[in-house]
Amino acid sequence: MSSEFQKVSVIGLGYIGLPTAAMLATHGLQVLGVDVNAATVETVNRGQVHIVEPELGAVVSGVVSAGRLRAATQPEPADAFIIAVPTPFRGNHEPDLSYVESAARALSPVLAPGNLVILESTSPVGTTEKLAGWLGAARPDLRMPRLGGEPGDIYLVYCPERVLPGRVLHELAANDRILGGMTPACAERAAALYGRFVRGQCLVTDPRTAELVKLAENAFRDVNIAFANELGLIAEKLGINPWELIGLANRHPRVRILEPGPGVGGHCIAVDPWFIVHSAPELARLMRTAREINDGKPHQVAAKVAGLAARFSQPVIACLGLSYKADIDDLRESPAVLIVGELARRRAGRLLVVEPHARELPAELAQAPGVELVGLTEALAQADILVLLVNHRAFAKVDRRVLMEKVVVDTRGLWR
Ligand code: SAJ
Repeated sequence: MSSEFQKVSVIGLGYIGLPTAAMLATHGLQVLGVDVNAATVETVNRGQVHIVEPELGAVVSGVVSAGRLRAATQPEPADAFIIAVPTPFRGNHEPDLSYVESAARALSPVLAPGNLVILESTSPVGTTEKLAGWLGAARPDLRMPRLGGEPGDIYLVYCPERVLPGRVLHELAANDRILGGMTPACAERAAALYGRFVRGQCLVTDPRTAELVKLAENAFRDVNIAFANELGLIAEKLGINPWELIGLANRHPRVRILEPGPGVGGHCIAVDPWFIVHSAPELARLMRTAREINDGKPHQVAAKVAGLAARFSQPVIACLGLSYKADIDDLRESPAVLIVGELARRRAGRLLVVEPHARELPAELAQAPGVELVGLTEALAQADILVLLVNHRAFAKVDRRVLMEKVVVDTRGLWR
């Protein structure tokens, strides 16, 4: 059955779409990557990448030069279409599906009977049915499959991406996939496509369940991180070392407390639980509270550092790390960026930022008063206060004697 697919189009060449396109191309398919951003399209067509992800550069360069992956700003006819566009939220945490709707509008003119359409973007429950509606409205000549009902002229499936940034290529192949088919035949068709590169299992369900599975996974992690963050604050208030506390509690065979930190960043866990809260606000009390606890953490860290800085006449504060987690360059929703920004606004002192994965400060910090991007050695030499915000490998080996001379706020327990 897998030989039925020759040409696949991936709409959205971001953190998920580009690795997926490269993976399909590596496994013998002819792939067109589509993106509205002309600069992204040019970069990919040169065999280069615009995102940092281990091994991705080499894989993209290989498949582009072999003529198996090409990028364009407009979709072309294909056997299968994978939509991997952003699904952010608006100001009031209401999901913004406009990118999915635009993708549907863009691909509908080239849709043909027998095509497979897969939505991979993290989406609120009901989005795949909306997608069927948008496609059906644009192409009244094609029958869309009905949820649990009649098959249509196209196959429509929700299959959430579940890969961890920093391990994307490995997890794309290794992880199980959830296939939410509008009908069982739709899921079967998607299983044939993913079977080209997925070593994990393809588990079949309906789209609504698949949509909530993805949101539940990230909300589960968010709630567990919130527990760790709240426990960390309680321990600190009681004069107990949170890292020792959690390490000891985790020696229980059924306890696995996560790590407290400066807050939850990234474009997934800090966003997705709101899709659940928005769909059932009166029921999702724990998930909403977890979001509030995690969102409150950067402010609490900044307030603590500002309090310590007030003891110095001309404080120099080194902030180590800006990315949302260790050993990546992604600054999206990063709590570290929020903390440095708040310290600048409070004029807490001279702020020396160290980020081994950035060549310049992000725009919001570059404008802020008293913030400089410096190397680790310079920051360690000049700072009165060291604030560890990201547990990058490069920071683990800081000489403990240097730490003894400074006021240290270690939000990650790296120097515990
Ligand atoms: N964090 C903590 N303490 C912890 C673990 C994480 O403070 O014990 C923080 C991190 O520092 C970071 C944030 O949480 O700021 C999120 O990091 P993460 O590594 O937990 O997750 P992401 O956002 O990089 O990727 C998640 C993954 N979801 C789950 O593990 C359930 C990934 O599998 C998803 O594919 C991805 O979201 C996504 O795209 O949705």
